[in-house]
Amino acid sequence: MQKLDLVIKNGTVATSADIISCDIGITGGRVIALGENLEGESEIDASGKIVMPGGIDSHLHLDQPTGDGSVMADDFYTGTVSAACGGTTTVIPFACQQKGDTIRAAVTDYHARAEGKAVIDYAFHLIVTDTTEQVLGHELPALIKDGYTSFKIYMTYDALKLNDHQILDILSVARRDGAMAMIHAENSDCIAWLTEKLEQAGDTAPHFHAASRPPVVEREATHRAISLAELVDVPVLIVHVSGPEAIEQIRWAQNKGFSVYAETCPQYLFLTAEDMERDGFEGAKCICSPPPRDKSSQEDVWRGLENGTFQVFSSDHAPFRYEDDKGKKMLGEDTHFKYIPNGVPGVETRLPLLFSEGVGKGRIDLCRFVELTSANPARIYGLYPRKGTIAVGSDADIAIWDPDKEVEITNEILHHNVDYTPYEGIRVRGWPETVLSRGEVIVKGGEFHGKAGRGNFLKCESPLPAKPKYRVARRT
Ligand code: DUC
Ligand code: ZN
Ligand code: ZN
Repeated sequence: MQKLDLVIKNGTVATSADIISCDIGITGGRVIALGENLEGESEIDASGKIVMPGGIDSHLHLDQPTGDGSVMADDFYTGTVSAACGGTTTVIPFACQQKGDTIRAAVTDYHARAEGKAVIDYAFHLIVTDTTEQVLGHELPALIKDGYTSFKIYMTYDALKLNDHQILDILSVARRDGAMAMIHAENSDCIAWLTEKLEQAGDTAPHFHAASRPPVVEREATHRAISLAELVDVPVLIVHVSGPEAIEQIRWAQNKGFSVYAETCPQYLFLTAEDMERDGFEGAKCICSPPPRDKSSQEDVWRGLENGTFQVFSSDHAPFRYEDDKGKKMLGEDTHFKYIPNGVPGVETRLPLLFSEGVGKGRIDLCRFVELTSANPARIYGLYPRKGTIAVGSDADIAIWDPDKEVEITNEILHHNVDYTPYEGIRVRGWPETVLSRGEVIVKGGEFHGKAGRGNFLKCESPLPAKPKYRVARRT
């Protein structure tokens, strides 16, 4: 029997497949034994606790240049400390190509931002904004080989968006080279047209953000994204789905047997468009895209989490401070909603909110919780089983939860560098107490104990879920 560095004893161990009672033996940063009565150099008693794979937040923005004068509040240190304190042990933020520049330049820049700062392991998705021959024919294939096996495509935002022809080109590369394409699905022209109409009526206060991007705008783009993927015969993942209109399109495609995956986020379960009507400029705190909808939409999103329509639950943490001339108020309080930086913080509250309202209220079980927040992101982005499970050989990225701990979410208890949380005052039951990253205890009693820069870059494999179905004649 190999000597064990550390044993987590007496816990209830939950993975996406099973809930079992066993000890976990860790050596060299990896799980090397699951068994009874294991003994190690040091031990953690997890009696009465739930032991789960650390969360994987596969959609968040850290230290990402924006180009409009705003600056993200979290860098790779504060963002990953906050992630870890919320039970997350891997993050996959975005390296965003600037139009006219190479993707390699973005990747190099992003590595420099992460190195020496990240406290947990990280991979990168690419954001492709410029589909030149060089990008499609050389850069992307080389980057996919180097472990950047997923990329996000925007159908809106002037600085980022691609037209259908460009999207078809990129989807063809994803198909040929085995990458996962993530799609931000909102119709850009509809948003521009509606924004003009609102402007003409003088309706530019923060809450009109929701009226400028109604559900039909998301539904149309979701259907179009699915159709483009069908044409190319390639799997796609629709990110940050906000309500029933887009869900219906996704369900339709899934029922037809297309590999269409979907992600949703806490803001679509816990916020509504009414939150953007808060007094004065306060509504700006909840501006994100797509916007939160209504109570009934929240129920539809819950149903999608319960019935398997969604595979991934991530935060879309996009951290802008409120009282800050580089944040939500960068142009003052009288500004047009269209100039307010989009995004809400949520990397630390993602898991406790879903655990409390989902598992605690019986909407999803523990295995589904792990699946949505850790195992599936690992599978879909090519990190499984190194990450996303507790199995012999996997990295010892583990969160030990006290399922009975009651916490009132306030910004004061969070570790991000944002000066507010949209979830202020929500009471949750269940919180990750102890968090291990590659066998090292980095969060103890809810407080961070790790070192800046200890996080490693992860090369992603070509994900199995990105494999085409070979349903149509090849067009690539
Ligand atoms: N929407 C995005 O697409 N990204 C970041 C924040 C947001 O609201
Ligand atoms: Zn997006
Ligand atoms: Zn995002």
